[in-house]
Amino acid sequence: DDGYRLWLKYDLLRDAGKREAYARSAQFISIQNNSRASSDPVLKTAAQELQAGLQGLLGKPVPIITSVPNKTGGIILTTGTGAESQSLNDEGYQITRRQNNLVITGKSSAGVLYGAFALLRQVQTLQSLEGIALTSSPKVRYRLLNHWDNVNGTIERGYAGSSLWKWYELPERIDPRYRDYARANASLGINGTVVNNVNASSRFLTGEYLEKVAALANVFRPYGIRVYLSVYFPAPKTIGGLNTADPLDPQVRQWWANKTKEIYAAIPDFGGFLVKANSEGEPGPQDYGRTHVDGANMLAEALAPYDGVVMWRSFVYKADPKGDRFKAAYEEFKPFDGQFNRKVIVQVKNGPIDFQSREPFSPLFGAMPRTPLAMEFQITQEYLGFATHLVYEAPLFKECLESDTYAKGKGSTVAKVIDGSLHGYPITAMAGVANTGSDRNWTGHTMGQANWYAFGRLAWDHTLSSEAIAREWVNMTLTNEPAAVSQITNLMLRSREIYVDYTTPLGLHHIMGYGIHYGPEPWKANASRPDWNHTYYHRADSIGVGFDRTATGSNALSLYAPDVQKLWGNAETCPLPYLLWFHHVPWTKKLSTGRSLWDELCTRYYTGVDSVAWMQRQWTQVKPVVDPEIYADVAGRLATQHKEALWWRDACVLYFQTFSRQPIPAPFKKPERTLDDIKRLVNTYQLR
Ligand code: BDP
Repeated sequence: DDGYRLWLKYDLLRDAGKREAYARSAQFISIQNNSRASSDPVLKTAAQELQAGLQGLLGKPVPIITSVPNKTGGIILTTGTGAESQSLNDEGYQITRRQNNLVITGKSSAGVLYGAFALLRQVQTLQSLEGIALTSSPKVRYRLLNHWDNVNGTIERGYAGSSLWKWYELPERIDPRYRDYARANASLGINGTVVNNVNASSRFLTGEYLEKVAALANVFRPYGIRVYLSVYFPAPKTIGGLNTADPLDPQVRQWWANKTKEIYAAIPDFGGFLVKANSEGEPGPQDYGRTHVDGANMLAEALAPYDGVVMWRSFVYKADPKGDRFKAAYEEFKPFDGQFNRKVIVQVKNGPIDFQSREPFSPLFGAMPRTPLAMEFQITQEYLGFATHLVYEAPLFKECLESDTYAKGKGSTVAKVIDGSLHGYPITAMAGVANTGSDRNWTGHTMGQANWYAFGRLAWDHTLSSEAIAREWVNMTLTNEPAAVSQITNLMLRSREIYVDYTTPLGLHHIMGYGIHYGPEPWKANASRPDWNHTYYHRADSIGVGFDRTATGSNALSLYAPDVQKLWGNAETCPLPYLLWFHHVPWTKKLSTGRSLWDELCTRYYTGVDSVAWMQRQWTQVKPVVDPEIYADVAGRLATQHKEALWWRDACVLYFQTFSRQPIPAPFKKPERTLDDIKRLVNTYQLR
């Protein structure tokens, strides 16, 4: 098994009794006949997917029939606005038994498609269909992947080969993989994809590229997926022949209106624009003395005649030697609350800095009641060991979603901000920076598929637990053997915390290899900007380590609601995972674990490495029930992970020891190599 089929394997179920039982309910598939339905491409997809899936799982042909002459024992697909679909939103589904048929109802054909995949999931995870009564609606309207893919086929922070999109072949040749990509997304309920990098090229807006993007859109459409584009803000200059991109200039506005019209002519269901502006050197409205609001609203007005939205990113931070990068996005965006056009949604990274292995939630969540905020998670493991380290991300996503902003008192979770229920946002969205690439198994690390899966499932329903999602994925992807499912699920659930322990325990952050973002480099101190130095983030000195973000320091903590400040503001009571995010703590300080900070830090680094060895042992035990090719792939990557966890441990304990001046506590043994050895090793990443 080369992993290509992801979680949509549809191999024959081993248990003949179960196959029989399922087959009794799956003797045929029928699209309930009405003229609109029979020609709907998304409904057709639903029927075909069900057919292919069930035939594989049950080992029997399952015909798609056109009418239902009082037949029973089959599956009926129907879009309805009747009583049964009252409780559903536009893309929700319901699966019930009616007169011995299984009926999948949705208000829209997309709802039926999601219901079809839900039914397949039931069978793949061996759930009974007897008394089935499933009702589910997505909690968020726009559920998107963001691809950071470039014109030349490279992917920014992509670790699974090159881009899936073969721009040089499009629009003439359609790689069959595009359809499989759409199937995988639709099976999760992902309904949109931004196909190009936020560090965008204006070429994507040229006629030449719009044709290519339109060809992709044609493949994705029957799967309920719309395409979006990241835009290069100065495009009116680079491809439009104007001498400005000032968003208040009438010619510029006209250019965007015309361009948008051209896009919709090619792609009638185009989703809209994603924008990274005035961030990390990308141009934007501020280059013309204008604001984020001016830029975003201009694009929103261009989209006014169409069903499209603007996703304007809040990921901004200026070089400010005296400031704290933690506060940057908040300070720039909060004052604009309520000023954006109704088609604009501000897309906020989960944490205030940048996709670290653990971050407190961004203080913007809860702070912009009159501006819809979208969640941006990073699925690609830029800061989580690329495609070599096994890190199951659902716990990271959930930790953020379940954080309480206290914006409207207790229970004002980030999830409720995102799903619109807290502030009544008219539009809601969740985006994940994709981890896919041209590697045969899509994600490099086979276990990375689980992160794509988990993102999609949580974008649909953020109340699902990390464990339930992992179990589903393992059942569908690796094995149905119950003991092994539990063992692999457990390994996945612990993996993120293990990664945190051997890389950035206790709230350390942003100490990874400079530029490449791989491996450790806590000593980085000569970057061109102060906030690109890693010493800026850990602030180690002879007294202690950590960033004081309380009132005695940067006071970034004051951006949160008083209850959150209470939770994190006191070094005595601050939960240890967040400690060094908010406090500069003396090395000798006794923590709640009974150990000094220094001893605790060492303990985390050492036990983190040992836990990777534990993951390796766990994986060995499931060898008999996992496909040999996948087994070997994961085993090899775990061995690399162990070696590199040792790099992290040795680099960090030896480096921080130069400040703490304390021995490595027993029972741990001091690293065999020196700090210089490990620096040499790490520096080779950056050799040319
Ligand atoms: C950072 C990445 C950079 C991205 C940036 C972003 O290192 O490559 O362009 O995020 O999100 O983490 O814009």
